[in-house]
Amino acid sequence: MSDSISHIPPPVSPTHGTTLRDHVLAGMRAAPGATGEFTSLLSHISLAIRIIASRVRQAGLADLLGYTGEINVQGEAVQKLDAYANEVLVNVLERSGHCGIIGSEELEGARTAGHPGKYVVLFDPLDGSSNIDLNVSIGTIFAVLRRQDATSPPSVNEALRPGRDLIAAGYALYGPSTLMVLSTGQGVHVFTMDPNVGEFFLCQSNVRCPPRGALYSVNEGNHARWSPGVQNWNAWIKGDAKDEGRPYGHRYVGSLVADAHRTLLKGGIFAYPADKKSPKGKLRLLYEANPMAFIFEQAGGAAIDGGQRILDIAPSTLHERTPLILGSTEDVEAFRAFSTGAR
Ligand code: AFP
Repeated sequence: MSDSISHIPPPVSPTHGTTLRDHVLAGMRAAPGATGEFTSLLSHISLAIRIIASRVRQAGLADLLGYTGEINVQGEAVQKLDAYANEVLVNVLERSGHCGIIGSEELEGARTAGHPGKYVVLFDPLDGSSNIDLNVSIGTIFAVLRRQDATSPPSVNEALRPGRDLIAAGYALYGPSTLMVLSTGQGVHVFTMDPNVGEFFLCQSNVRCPPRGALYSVNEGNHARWSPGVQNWNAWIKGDAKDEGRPYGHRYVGSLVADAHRTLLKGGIFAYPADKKSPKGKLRLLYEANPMAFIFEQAGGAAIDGGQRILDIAPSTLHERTPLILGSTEDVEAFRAFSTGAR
């Protein structure tokens, strides 16, 4: 009796079996003139993420906790896992032959590899560094642009385009399970890595961000540095108005990937506004704000810098920062009204 029970395989979801590659290939078949290079590029990104995930899962055993002793272009102390994840992504993408330009939070300048690849890939190799040594969810964030002329010598200027030009974006979340959330402009899809198979399987397709939520996510510790408009928003969202669904609950992990993922699925709002310490905001436009804004808009949500749409911002430098407010359309609109003084 007891033996037969242990051989019953666990129930699997109906989409189990649809790999990331199957999903992207299906998209490619639907795209006239597709060459397979884009599919191959996304497969290389997912390979890099699986390699990083395997190390994140055993960082304490692999001597990957703590600092390298270096300071990066952001002026931050580099963590070993930051450096490792950056190296993996750069190597895998360079070897793919698809990237003319590679930009990373950990690299001062863009790498304009010697080969005229068709794509620009920008990434935050390990998001949530302050949580690495604490075993709290961290991630990788990436954005993809198509080069306007893949035959010309690659230049960093090709990366300095508004987020509305992105053709794909996504993030990996190294949490209780490893997730990859991806959009290639046809909705937002979530894949879970099966560690036994080492493959990403589709587990949620066409994710929609609810139009309104009941949770807000902000570093309350910055309150004193916020503008009066943002302070008013903060007081309002915590205000006791049961008939208007307030106060909202507060959640803050301190890893953009984790706070954004929760907001994407549950609705509500994540905000990292400008403040006296970071008058231009803290988060990086090209490889944190733009990819997240692309994902949220594809899921029916919204992303602004307090006033304008993130995806319309024209970047001028690789590592420029921006305030980032993203989430449910109604909640983001409420924030905009307070931060622009309309309310
Ligand atoms: P990095 O580890 O990539 O620098 O990301 C950290 C981060 O940019 C983002 O993940 C968080 O949302 C934000 O910083 C947390 O900042 P605070 O510690 O100031 O709240």
